[in-house]
Amino acid sequence: MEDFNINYDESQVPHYTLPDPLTFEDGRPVVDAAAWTTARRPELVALFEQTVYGRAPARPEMLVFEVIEEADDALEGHATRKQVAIRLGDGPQAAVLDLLIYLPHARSGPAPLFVGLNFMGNHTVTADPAVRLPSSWVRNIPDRGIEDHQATPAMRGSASSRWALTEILARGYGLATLYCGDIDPDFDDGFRNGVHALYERDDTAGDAWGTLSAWAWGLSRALDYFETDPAIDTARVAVLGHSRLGKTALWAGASDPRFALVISNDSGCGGAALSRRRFGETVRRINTVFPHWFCTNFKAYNDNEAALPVDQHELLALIAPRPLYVASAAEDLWADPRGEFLAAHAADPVYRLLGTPGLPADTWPEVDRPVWGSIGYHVRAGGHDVTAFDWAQYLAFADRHLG
Ligand code: GTR
Repeated sequence: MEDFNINYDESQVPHYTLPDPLTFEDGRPVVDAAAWTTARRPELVALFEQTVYGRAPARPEMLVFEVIEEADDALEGHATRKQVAIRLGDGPQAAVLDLLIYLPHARSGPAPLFVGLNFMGNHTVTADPAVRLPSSWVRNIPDRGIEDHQATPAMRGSASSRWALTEILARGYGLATLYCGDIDPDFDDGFRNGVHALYERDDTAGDAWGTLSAWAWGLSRALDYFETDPAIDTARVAVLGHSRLGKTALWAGASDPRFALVISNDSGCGGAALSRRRFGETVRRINTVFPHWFCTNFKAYNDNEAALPVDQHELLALIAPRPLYVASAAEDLWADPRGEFLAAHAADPVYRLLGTPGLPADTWPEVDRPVWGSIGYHVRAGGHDVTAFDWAQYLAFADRHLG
């Protein structure tokens, strides 16, 4: 096993200088909001595409939404459940993304909603027996009888503690989720499966899209469906994700401005944490263990973070002026909670330039003491997870910003 020299000692964090989001690559300052929006922001999006996540295609021409099921008596009569097949492309390479949606009955008008990818299949998010099992590749879990990469009912509801479904619906929000593996199975196959297979790929292009980029693109396809559903308020869609799917939610929010609010839960390296700090997971470690997540060009920054033209605070800044919540966990040192706070703090000048309150905190807040402006942040007690505490903040933050 390669030695990655993982550092958990604050005194060993290298001295670093962050690139300034409010300075163009040619050294000119960004003088006003218009210069940010029309010129600097696109410059940064292109840099993230070229050096970190890779370039995703536009919305595909072959995009069909098939409502497979609509039941208005779901969850003991409190919600409508919809299961929608998003069909992409045709022929043997066609991909189908299964979207699961719950909408609250207690609402006036179209529902605002949270959308996020899940790790193991829609059926893991809730024990609701009507939820369809994925037909795409799933990780084998021999203890739970999962072999040959086929989903089984054994995992129904296994991730339900991470999705505060009852609470979300009671507060008047919908919840939509899809399985990341429907979009792209989470293993390194040379980009021949999932939605990558729909497109010609130039393997020599260092900026060809990786798996995180494909997952984020899949979230945009869910938004394409929401735009066709009058029961959903497309202007109030919050995208969220945990860990690798939190990295994905951030890139989805940065690359698709239709997401009205973005939530990163413990996203860490390649998500909300600053790469230059090299605290916990590093660029070299993530590129080695997950060679398919980012674009090939990102590998040039293994042990060479100072050469990156961007750092992750600029990813957060791309979400401005839309509300952004960054959540860390105190024991989740692998994801560098302090580095996540520092990234949010370094994104604040862009939020302020755009006339929002930004992040009203100059020092890392105490555990379990959320701070909120247009950027919200907390470091919760405990480890790498999504908990009721996290959801309580997300719901309150959404109430404040989505109305
Ligand atoms: C880890 C990885 C992290 C994070 C995590 C997860 O193995 O190193 O970057 O993504 O997986 O997604 O649970």
